[in-house]
Amino acid sequence: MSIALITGATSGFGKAIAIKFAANNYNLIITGRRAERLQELKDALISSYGIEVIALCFDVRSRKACFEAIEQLPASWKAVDVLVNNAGLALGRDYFDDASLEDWDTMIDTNVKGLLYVSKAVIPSMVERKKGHIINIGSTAGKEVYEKGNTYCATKHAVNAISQGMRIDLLRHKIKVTAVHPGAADTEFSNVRFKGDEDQARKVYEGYDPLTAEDVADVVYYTTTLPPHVCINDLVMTCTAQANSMYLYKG
Ligand code: NDP
Ligand code: 8X3
Repeated sequence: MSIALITGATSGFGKAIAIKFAANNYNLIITGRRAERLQELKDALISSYGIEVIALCFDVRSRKACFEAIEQLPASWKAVDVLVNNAGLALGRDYFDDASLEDWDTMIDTNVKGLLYVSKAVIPSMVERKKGHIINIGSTAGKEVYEKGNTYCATKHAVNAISQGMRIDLLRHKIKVTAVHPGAADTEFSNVRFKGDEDQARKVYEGYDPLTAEDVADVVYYTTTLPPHVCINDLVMTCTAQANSMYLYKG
């Protein structure tokens, strides 16, 4: 059975991606910081799909924690076939001059450095086997910068650039690298961004049908179903009401 490692599986895209891969008979390594949610998901996946699951509770901002988590996996579990770098967040939606330095640090450390650390820890086993698929979750925010998106957009532009760099540098190892860039999707993303302000979070998704986590999971899984010689490199997906970061029709 193939193995998929999904970061940020305690909610939203990551949880839906874990369920999708479980339903397609993958054994899973799921990660996140919230231990209780990880354990609940692990139990549910095992009982619903009869797969094997390892839950790794760590913060992707910690370089040490990322490498230790991967290092302590049993040898057979180190042979990860699909890595989904999904853990990430936005914090605040403020003009550049008003924004919080702490929020900037957290976004950069999570969305950029966390993705780099986990990838660097997982890639050696892919290199050894000349086989593997890395899927990085970017965003439409990584394609166009929008007002008050400054540093979140910068982190997702970095994910876009890192995905290109990985793809070029890993060609010689036959490792596929896919970047999936979703537009607005109704997950816990806006609750986190607006720091628990439920009204503000809800308003983001009013007046149109946003993407769901399951829509994103379906597309992520699809990219893994193609023949070995075919790789989807870069994929932007939005709900039908959205054209890009700037144009969203609330009618
Ligand atoms: P959620 O808030 O629902 O999920 C985010 C996940 O990331 C959680 O599982 C969370 O787990 C994990 N995470 C956050 N920080 C850390 C950390 N420091 N260490 C480990 N795990 C962490 O949001 P989404 O599912 O929407 O977001 C998933 C990804 O998709 C993010 O990268 C986001 O930027 C991106 N995205 C979201 C869009 C949207 O509109 N929703 C659109 C485009 C991209 P825990 O808190 O347990 O650690
Ligand atoms: C999340 C989508 O539009 O809030 O990446 O940046 S958006």
